[in-house]
Amino acid sequence: MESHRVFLAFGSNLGDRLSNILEALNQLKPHVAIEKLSSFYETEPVGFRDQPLFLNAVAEGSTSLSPQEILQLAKRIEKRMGRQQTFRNAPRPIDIDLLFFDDLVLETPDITIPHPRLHERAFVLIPLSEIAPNLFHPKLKKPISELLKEVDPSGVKKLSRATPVTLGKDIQESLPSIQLSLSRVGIKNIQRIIRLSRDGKVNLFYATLDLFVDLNPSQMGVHMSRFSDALEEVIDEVTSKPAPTVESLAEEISVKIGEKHDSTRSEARIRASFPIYKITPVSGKKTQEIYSMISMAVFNGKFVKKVIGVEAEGMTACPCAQEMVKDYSRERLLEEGFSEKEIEKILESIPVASHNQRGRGTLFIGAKRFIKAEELVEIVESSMSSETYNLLKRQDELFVVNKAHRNPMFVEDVVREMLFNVIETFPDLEDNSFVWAKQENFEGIHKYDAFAERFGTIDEIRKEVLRGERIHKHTDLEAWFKLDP
Ligand code: PH2
Ligand code: MG
Ligand code: MG
Repeated sequence: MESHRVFLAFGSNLGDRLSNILEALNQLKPHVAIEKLSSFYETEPVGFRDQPLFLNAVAEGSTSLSPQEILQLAKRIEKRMGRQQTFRNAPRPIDIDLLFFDDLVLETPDITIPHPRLHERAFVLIPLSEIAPNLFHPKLKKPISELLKEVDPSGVKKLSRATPVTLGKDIQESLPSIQLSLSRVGIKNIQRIIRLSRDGKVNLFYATLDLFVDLNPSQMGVHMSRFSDALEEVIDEVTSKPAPTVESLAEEISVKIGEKHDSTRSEARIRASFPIYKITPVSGKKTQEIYSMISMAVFNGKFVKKVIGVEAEGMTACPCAQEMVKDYSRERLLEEGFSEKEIEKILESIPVASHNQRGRGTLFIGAKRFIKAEELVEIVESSMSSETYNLLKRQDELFVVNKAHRNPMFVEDVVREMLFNVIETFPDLEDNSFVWAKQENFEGIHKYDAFAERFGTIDEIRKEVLRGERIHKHTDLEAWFKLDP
């Protein structure tokens, strides 16, 4: 396809002038590949002088459109963006002019190329000379740099790129009418691909992040853009160096945003999906299971503390329904003439029905030592009646159903099992480490979910489980974040 070099001029003096020009560029982009854009210039109106200051800019691009098509497109965009047909040189939200089309010279009743007045206009020549000083005017036979010398440049002021519009006082810094501090203010559900490296290999993970700071009573709002700045910076840093974990990422982000804000508490939460490849229990097929790893880190200006956790799904069978089914079966078998001894033998050897459900277990640990997410998944899954799989062949399905009904569990049982497993698996955890186990069952015979949790320092948990002490203090996450490390 033929490609033509075009130069376009933009002018706006109504509404949000900068956004208008950027929007016009956006609307042109499908048809004209924009390759260069000048700075923005604030200019005094030329012609009809009693109107607001203009913002002007010039762009260079390539297109396969004809001059007629470009002019029609420009008119359509101008109209769409609210330009009214009034009088010549009237104020307008956007004006798009075709300056040059290759080195075409064309003069018809409705098209003149190059633009007939461009050589008289400093608001065109100044931005144009910025991006194409050597461009040759095919009719006047002079380069832009020469034409520029023949116009009066006063009345054309370049705006700096960083602040193309003058920003007023930052409203976020002003005094709120109700002076109350806020515990958490921030942004939630930022989506990112994060890179974590393990064993020298970099892996990509889909993650969502929540970032918070607290707000003092005299500050109106938090700078949302600074949050993303901090995030951007940390992500850049983290992706440029090897061997970080989700928890080190959360830690870095919480410290960074804490340092950027006038806060006494900053928090980062990251949830990332990760795969574990498993082998199905009977058929031995390889299957990919997806789990979530979650890290939460809090920085208080002095120290930062963090937890690492996982969320994993599995299955539970209800012990209480199973007991009832057993009693019922006993009576039915008695009626059928079986002896008490035979009945007990039967009920021992066959799986007894119960209602069962998908359960979601969550387990967090806050400790000095590194904890592998895979180890936590192992604990969560093995604390339910049975693990579940994405892929199950028929014989695997039988295995899972049998296993679950041989091992019925309430939500409470699962939580206790998880914590017992934590104590056994990580005997070296320091007393002031934090643990939090929770289980949610999406009940099969109810419309609600069953829930249980236990949190505390590992010391509190160990004392009850290993020494039979009754501990009334359950240190929660927020309290633990405040404890000296
Ligand atoms: N456009 C006009 C008339 N006058 N003056 C300035 N400063 N900037 C313009 O873009 C402009 C103008 C007709 O299009
Ligand atoms: Mg114009
Ligand atoms: Mg025009």
